[in-house]
Amino acid sequence: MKKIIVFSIFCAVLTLIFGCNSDSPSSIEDPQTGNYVKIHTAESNGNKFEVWSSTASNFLYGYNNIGFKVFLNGAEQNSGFVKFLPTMYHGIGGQRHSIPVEDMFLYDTQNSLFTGYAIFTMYDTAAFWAANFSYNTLVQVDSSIIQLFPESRSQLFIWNNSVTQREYVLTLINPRAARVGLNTVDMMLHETADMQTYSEIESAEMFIRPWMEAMGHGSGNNINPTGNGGGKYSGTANFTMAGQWFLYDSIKVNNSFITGTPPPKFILEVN
Ligand SMILES: [Cu+2]
Repeated sequence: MKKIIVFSIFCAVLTLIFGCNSDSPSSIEDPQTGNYVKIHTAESNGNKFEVWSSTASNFLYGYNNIGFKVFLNGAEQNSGFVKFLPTMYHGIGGQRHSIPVEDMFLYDTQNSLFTGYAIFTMYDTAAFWAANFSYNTLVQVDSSIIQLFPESRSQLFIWNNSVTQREYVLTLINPRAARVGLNTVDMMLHETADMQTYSEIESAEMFIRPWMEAMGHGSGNNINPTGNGGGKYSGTANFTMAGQWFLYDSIKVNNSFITGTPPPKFILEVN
């Protein structure tokens, strides 16, 4: 009996730390495919926005698949669109910036949510986040404080390019838990000129290169990611053995490389 109690406490603590267990299908292994759970409520003047996530039970650093429920004086809405604008404040009077986020969250009848994504690009305990919500540009709830949680498996790469005078954000959605063999690679690519508005880049060419640094080799049978629309790209990476791999991605937009040397690099522990 004592063992069971200890084990239960152990599981509860793990659940608190990692936000998932065998009962929770909201696994972060693929941040796009869990069940949606409610993670935040913003309310004012009888209008309510609920945020639901299929990535985790909190807002996480990196890629978040999210959806909204909108209630106007208690009545749930199922048409129109939601806009979500998070801002990161680096202290009062300090720097602030926004993040790449779905431009318009549209109603998805299958999930009964206005669905899309948000990519939290920084995690800093000295900073705080607030978000504005709007529905059909009419109804608004402003400056709702949101809490962001760290997630070591979330990876993104931010760089600027002095020629295009843009800052780019490359987000690795999958894999988070890479396996030996062929892995689907899902990424998003955004650009911004002002750190306030980010746009999805649709027509990039990507060239991935898995590299096992410790042994000095790459791999064959990789498939470069190509665009699926909405700033998302999918390809295949072949990790031929267990251990740490780098995944490089060189990117061309309008026939010119926007990435530098070395190109953006993600680090994956392959099992
Ligand atoms: Cu920041």
